[in-house]
Amino acid sequence: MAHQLPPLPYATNALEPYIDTMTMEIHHGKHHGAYVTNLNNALSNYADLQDKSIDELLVSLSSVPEAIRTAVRNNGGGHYNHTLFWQQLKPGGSTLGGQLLDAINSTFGSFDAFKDTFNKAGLGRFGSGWAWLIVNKDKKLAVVSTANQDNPLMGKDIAGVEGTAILGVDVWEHAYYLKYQNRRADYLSAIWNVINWDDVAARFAAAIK
Ligand code: MN3
Repeated sequence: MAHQLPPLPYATNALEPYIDTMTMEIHHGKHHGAYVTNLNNALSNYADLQDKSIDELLVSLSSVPEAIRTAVRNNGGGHYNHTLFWQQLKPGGSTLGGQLLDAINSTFGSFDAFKDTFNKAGLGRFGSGWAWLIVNKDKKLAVVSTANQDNPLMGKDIAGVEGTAILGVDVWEHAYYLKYQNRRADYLSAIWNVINWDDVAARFAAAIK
C-alpha cells in the first residue's frame, strides 16, 4: 500500500491569522505532497519495504538499502513530521492542563519558561529543521531540535536525538516565509495560539506509560 497524503483535519484558512491560507495550501498540498510522492518513488523497487509503516521505516532506517536511505530519510521523515504537525495544530488552539502541564512546570519552571526554551531551540536551528518536545528514555520531558526532516524516531546515530516526539514544530522557511518573511521568531511566538494541546497531552500520556 503506497503512502498517502493525509487530508488536513481543518480548512486551509482555519489557522488564520497565525498561519495564512496560502502557506497552508502550499505547505500541505505541495511540500508534504512531494515528500509522499518522492517516498513512494524511492520505495518503488523495494516490495518488502512498501509493506512497512512510516514509523517502522524510520525506526529501522539503518537497515534500509543504502541506495535509497537518504531519500527515505528525507522524504519519509518529511511525511512523518508533517503528518504529526497537522494534527498538532488546531483552530483557536486548546488549553493545556493536567499531568502534562504539571510535568512542564516541574521540568522548565513554568509554561512561559518552557515556551522560551522551545522557541530558542527553533530559532537556534540554523537553516531548516524542527523543534521538538520529547519524552526521553528516562520518561522526562526535553526540548531538542533536528536538522532538515530528521526526527527523534530515527535515533541518536542518525538524527542526533532520541525519544518520543510529543510536539513538533516546523521551522523551515516554507512554514512561515509568505507571512513572516525572515522573522522566524514572530512565527514561533504566534504558533502557540494554535497548538492542539489535547493531541500533545495524549502523546505524553502514551509515552510515560
Ligand atoms: Mn514543512
